[in-house]
Amino acid sequence: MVRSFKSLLTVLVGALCAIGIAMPAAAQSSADEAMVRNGYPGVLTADYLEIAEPGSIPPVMVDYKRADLDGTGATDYVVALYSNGRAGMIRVYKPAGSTSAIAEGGMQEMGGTRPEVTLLDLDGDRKPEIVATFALMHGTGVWIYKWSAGQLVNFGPVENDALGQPHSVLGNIDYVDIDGDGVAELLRAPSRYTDDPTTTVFKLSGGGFTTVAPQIYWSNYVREDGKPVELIDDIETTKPGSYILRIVNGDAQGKHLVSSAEVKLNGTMVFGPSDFKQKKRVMEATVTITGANVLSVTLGGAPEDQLTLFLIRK
Ligand SMILES: [Ca+2]
Ligand SMILES: [Ca+2]
Repeated sequence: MVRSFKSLLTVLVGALCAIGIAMPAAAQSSADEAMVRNGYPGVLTADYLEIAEPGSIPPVMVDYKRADLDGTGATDYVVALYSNGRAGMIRVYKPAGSTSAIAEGGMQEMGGTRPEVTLLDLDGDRKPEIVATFALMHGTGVWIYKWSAGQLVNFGPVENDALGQPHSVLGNIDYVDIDGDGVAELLRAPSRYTDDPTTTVFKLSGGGFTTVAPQIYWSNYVREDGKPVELIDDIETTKPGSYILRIVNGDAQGKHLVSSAEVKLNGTMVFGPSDFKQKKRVMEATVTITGANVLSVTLGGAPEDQLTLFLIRK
């Protein structure tokens, strides 16, 4: 089976379900809905009307979710994301006490349309971080906040402009544990305006995100029913050279490790069945990548066994 880079993207979307670290979400209620809509920030209305035609009505875009922000086991917070079609804002409510917001943020730093709240535990402390996603003119903008001592703190990664104003560097993000330590890294997909398929990787370190060696390829492979199938990918890069081929064996929880597989690069076996027999969580080999490469992966073993493969620049 031959997969082009484009079809690979479809595979990746499927793979994310397998690697997902989404926190359980509670059902939305009409009381929450009313509270969140009543809490639409006046500052967003004012911001819109400042440059709008007289008499025009500000668009009200809202998304919200119940959240267990402090990890007590109860989803007693509501996280709401607002947009006036241009600027964005986030508000946190705790309805048991009051229907007024208890914290807010983002007015100067986030924006876009179609706000979307996602709750993901990105640092492994079993409390969700708040991922705020907006549609931008040329793609997607993502801002990450941490709930810390009753405050919304920008969790980055950001770049500061000349005025010291933080700007998110995140666009289309996948959350994948690239090193098997149980904490997902942030993978920023390559820009669609370049031929270079380099994925930027942000890793949590000392409470903040830093970039680590970029990747030109990653994919999750899952053993399916029936005879083992050889999956072949064509990998092109404008940056040939020495790379690390890393395999993180198993799913996000370290289960379903593959016990038999063949991984070949440009016709040469990099890892074979005897390597997989030991069921190591992480395996690495140094490989030489040319401008155009052929990667082939064949999984044996039981259905649902899986591995994730990365090609990381040295
Ligand atoms: Ca967390
Ligand atoms: Ca990790």
